[in-house]
Amino acid sequence: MDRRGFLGYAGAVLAGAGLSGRASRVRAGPEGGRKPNFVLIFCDDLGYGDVGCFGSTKNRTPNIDRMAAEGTRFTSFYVSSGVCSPSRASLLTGCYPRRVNMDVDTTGLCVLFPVSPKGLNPSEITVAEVLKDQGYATACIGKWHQGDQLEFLPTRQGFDYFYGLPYPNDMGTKAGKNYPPLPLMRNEEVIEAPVDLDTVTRRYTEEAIQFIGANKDRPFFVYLPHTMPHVPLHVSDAFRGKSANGLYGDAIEEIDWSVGRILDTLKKLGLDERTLVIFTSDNGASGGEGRSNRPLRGQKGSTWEGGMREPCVMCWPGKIPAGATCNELACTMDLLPTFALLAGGQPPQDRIIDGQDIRPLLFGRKEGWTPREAFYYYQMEQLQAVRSGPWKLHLPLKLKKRNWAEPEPDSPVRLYDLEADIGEQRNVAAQHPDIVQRLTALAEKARADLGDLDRPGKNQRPAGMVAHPSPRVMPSK
Ligand SMILES: [Ca+2]
Repeated sequence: MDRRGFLGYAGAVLAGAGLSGRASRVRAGPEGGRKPNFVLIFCDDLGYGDVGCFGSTKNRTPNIDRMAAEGTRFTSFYVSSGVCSPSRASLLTGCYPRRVNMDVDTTGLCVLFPVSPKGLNPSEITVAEVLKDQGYATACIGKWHQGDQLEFLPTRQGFDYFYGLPYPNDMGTKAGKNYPPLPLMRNEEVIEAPVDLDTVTRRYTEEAIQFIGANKDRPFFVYLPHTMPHVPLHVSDAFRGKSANGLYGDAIEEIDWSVGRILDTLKKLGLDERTLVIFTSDNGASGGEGRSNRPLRGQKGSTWEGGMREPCVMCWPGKIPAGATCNELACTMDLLPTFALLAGGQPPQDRIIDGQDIRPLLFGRKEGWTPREAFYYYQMEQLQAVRSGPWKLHLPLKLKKRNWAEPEPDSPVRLYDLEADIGEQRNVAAQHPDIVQRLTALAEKARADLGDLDRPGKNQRPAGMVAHPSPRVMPSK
């Protein structure tokens, strides 16, 4: 890689104007101690049952399993959408996709495509911006997918450094489309096109390790949204053909290697006890060969648990209980407020944030405590299900919208007790009319607030839009 480009940038940040002025704020944490670092490892299309500590018997994931042994597994951890763009908008803003209008693209499709005029509104306050304001060095290393126009890039949304792809690895040149050769970017410049996908997991890892090393003396936030194991699958030579689960298993085992490299780096630098590391995924696995959302029903793109409930491990030695499991409902939207408070700041106060402070769940202090009455499952613009406590209600819909297939007609009311029936197999709606009524009322609250297929919500905010989008291409010599 081009080390000079990266180190030149890191030096600029360290010597940057404004940093010395907030040196005391930079170092002091909320309780007078040092502010914690955050490393958020976010896979693409990894299923609930795809790692060892969540039951995979095929993919070897000793490093993720080590995180679970030294930290806590979150077994009811959700994303807000079964597909990439809306799911990531939630993680970054702490809001439902419909709140920030990232639930569909401009043509009604479920994710953003290259050269789209749409992106996450620059006026939204991302988790990176919240942490940057607390003196953090911030990096996005991996797949962005919140808009590929300059106005929407990570560097315009609170990240000091960006290295990666502006969108998924299946969006290279296509006949009849104005998509450019699949770009690898550093900050706002394309540095390779088409990118050599075989090496992205390894190169993301090297970039993350270098960023951590360059910022070891100040608090940092590394957001590492891997390109894998989203199709087309690619791995470096060291991992090809090595797993018992084809190229999919190879890709997961390379991600596991990456997790190990990052954990080892934190330990070597003496940063492990002041760094919260989170491993999870942006949505469930697709239905392809070798992929597993077991024991959940459904897959990527759906509002069944398999689409939106993710394997999640959080590790912070001495802070988060080791070898523990937390089955309380939490979600990616909760990370923004939780990180903000851990960093000594506040989530944005001037707008609705759907995420909740989940520090009591992280630190294992409250058994049976939950931060929210209800969690909502949207498919694009349509509210399809609601969960409250152990109960999940699939709403009766005359026409159930789907991401890639024809809409389903006449979807009936279904109620599942997820504590007893995680696989959503036994509809108990007839036995619990009172619970159906209560969850239906909660759904109506969400419809008024966030809207539904047939109406806007009263508290939605606009997405970003540009008039003349252009493709991200290599600069001409
Ligand atoms: Ca995805």
